[in-house]
Amino acid sequence: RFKAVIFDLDGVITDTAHYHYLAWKRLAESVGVHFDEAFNEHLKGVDRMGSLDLILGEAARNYSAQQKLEMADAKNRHYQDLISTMSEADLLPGAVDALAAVRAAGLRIGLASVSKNAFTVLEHLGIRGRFDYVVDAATITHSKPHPEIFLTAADKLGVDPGECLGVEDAVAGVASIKRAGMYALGVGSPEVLTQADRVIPGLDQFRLEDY
Ligand code: G16
Ligand code: MG
Repeated sequence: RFKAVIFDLDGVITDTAHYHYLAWKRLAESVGVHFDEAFNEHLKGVDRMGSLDLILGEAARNYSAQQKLEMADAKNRHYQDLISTMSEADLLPGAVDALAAVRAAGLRIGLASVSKNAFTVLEHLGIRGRFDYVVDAATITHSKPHPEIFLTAADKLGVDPGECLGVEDAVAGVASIKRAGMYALGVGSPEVLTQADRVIPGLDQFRLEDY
């Protein structure tokens, strides 16, 4: 019943979510802000400047726009350092099989990541060619949970949102899929991804015929 599957990248296909966590933690602690895994959950799927604002909270007004850009740049340089040694070995279990299963079923495949580093990560993983369309985060105005990125992917793939299955590990990402009018497959825990239509622990449990 689906004509396309649109995947998130970070936390679904590869564990860059952990690298984002490490890079934000160092930045947050450098300005005296406590940062842990629980807080990091709110940042998943949220774009770079949006994440910084969430981290700074009330303290955000103590910094100029220029200072905030420098902080975001510092985080990004650290993140790019962390992803520079990534390879095919960093694909999460079941990721390539899931992409192959979708392809074998004759469906189109999209990628919807708000990360401006997504193309670099795809190149490192060696899977750029497996996607019919990769949304360029630089062209997206609204971060997840806004539906823009998933709607853009569906549009470019030439399918209706109602014919799409979206795959996400983040609360904001699942919300983005639902607001786009798509079926949401969560990757992670059902207690966290309460808005998802179905939740699996990882792509190694991906069974297209089940959704
Ligand atoms: C990802 C991560 C977010 C990160 C965002 C922007 O979103 O989940 O934590 O803040 O990308 O990344 P960058 O700073 O590289 O542009 P997604 O949509 O891939 O889950
Ligand atoms: Mg994600």
